[in-house]
Amino acid sequence: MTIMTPLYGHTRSVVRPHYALFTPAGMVRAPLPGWPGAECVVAIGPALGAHFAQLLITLPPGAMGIGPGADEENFLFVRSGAVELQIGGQNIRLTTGGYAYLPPNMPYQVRSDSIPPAELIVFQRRYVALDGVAAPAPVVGHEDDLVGAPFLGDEAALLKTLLPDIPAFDLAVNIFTFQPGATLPFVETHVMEHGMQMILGQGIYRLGDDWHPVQAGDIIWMAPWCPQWFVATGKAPARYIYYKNVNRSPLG
Ligand code: UGY
Ligand code: MN
Repeated sequence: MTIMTPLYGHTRSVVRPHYALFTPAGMVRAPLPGWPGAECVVAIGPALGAHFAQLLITLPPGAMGIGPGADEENFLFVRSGAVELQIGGQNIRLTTGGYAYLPPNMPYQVRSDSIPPAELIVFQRRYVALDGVAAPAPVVGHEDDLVGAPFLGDEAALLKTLLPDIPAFDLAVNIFTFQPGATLPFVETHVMEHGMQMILGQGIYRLGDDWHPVQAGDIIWMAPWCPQWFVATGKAPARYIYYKNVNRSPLG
């Protein structure tokens, strides 16, 4: 049997001024405040040029997440395993595909006894209040309970919106599922910024003037107005979860 060695010195990861692609092989885990005992990858953050952070958290038994930081809102998505969330005096179990929006200034804790350890995809940012509008209440759900809507009429590209589309929210988190060969209908260029993680399958992502093959596990940052387009390739559906900023003045 031939054992393939990795091609040393090669990576699909790239960092450009208006986008970045990170592959799992290059991700480096480290401790992070607010996550005692957890293994944390800060995949996207302000140091990159983003206005939010995207984390990948591995939560072994005994580890926990404690939050939020000042004026910070968090969105947790359970990528694998299950977690126990404590918020507002309630204990809530979130299984794989479950999610929670945790508003600013409302204490929460999250832990897990899953083996292998549970993994969370986390989007976080400082909440931007809107005059006369109260901050959102917590939201808890499961992707299986949502019906995907055809994206701009395309039954082969289904979009699930995980949060209510109301002005109180300054962020949206959606899950896109593409049948093989399905595409975003046009090359998007928009004020909204994205952080995304592929959770199933593969495809080609156009970012700026570049085309990148991507697969489950890859993480992408797209700056405002970064030209973006996707086609699902292979014989199985491709799916990704992504963040975008919404409902606020472009003047900040
Ligand atoms: O919501 C969006 O802007 C989405 N269509 N973008 C994307 O998937 N890159
Ligand atoms: Mn977009």
